Amino acid sequence: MNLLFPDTPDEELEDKNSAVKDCDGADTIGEPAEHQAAEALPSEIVKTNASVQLAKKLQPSKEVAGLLFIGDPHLEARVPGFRCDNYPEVVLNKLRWCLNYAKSNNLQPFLLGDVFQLPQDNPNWLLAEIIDCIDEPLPAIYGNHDVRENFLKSNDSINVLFRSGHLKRIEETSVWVATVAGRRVIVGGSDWGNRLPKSLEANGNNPDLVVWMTHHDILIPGYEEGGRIRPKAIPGIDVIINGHIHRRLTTVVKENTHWFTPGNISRRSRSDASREHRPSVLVLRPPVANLSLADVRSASDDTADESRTDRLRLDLQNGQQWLAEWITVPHKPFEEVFHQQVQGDDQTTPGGSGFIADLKELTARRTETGAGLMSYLQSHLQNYDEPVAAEVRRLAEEVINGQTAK
Ligand SMILES: [Mn+2]
Repeated sequence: MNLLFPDTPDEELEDKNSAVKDCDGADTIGEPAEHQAAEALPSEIVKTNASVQLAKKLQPSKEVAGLLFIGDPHLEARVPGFRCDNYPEVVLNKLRWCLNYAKSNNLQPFLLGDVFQLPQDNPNWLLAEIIDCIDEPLPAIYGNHDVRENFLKSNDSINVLFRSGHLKRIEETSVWVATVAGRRVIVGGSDWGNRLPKSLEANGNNPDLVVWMTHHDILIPGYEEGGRIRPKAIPGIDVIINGHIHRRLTTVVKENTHWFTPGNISRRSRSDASREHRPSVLVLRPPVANLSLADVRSASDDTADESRTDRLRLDLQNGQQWLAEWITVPHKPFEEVFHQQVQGDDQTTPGGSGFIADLKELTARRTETGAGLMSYLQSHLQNYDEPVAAEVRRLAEEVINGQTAK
């Protein structure tokens, strides 16, 4: 069994979006986990009857003040879409900032998947830079972009980081367990394509907080177009934190399970959602002497974007309170990181001014990933017979990928 013990050397210690595979909903079955007094936390988990059951014991390890969750870095060596800055370095710097912030605030960082944009063939310099960022084993689940075939294979780049120990894979059978400001905490997770647990049984032990990381199409208001898994109460799990969705969404509370969608730390598409998105990480921590939660709004009231706050109070089933806090990751204004959309100056042109505007944009921008060309073709190939359109698409892919398209 893999268990994650920060700083305990005697123990072992995270688009392809269209390639959605079946991710089952988290059906609610079984009884809530019992909360009994116990002197130590379970040290391994065993899956029984589609539930995750905790067993054995472990010694609590290094104490941290809180947990910090990093959504979808999408590191890559190319400049994506209509980004006009040095994206590879900018996003590496965001990851560095997150890890440094965690370190200087005594928070344990976690990765919510999509560490990479491309699952394979990332240049070695990029892996080397990532390795240089990580000075403590970093717990992570993998996302859909991290794996080529919806499950981890040895040639996936993220596997190099798992094998080297820089990333520590979190899954049902490998959870992070530690003491956080005096509270006993378990952080587990389900990678892309793996089912969420239906319940989690503490098996006589008594964790103060159980968090589960996911990278799934969860049906949260604001993601109706892609959401497939309906949030439900999951007995034994207090908090679900989902990567995969690139914008921050409302917190959904189902009985005692809080569903968080913090959004990603990088902005990749030149969209309205991206324009409004403020890259942030999510921090969970219990109240301390100088931190009162009395005036902090309850997560169950986080229902409207217009009343958005960066601090919410979690009221757990065990009576404890925790603070969820969004920390803004330094970033430049949208207008500085994306090419400005070229506007047509001939809005009255018969046949659609968009054609002219898009043609101007195509010739003005030479995006590294061919985003301009593909966007242009997507908009205008519908005017051609399908065989012609298909051939144009094939040629475009050949040009962009530098190889013969299949
Ligand atoms: Mn993603």
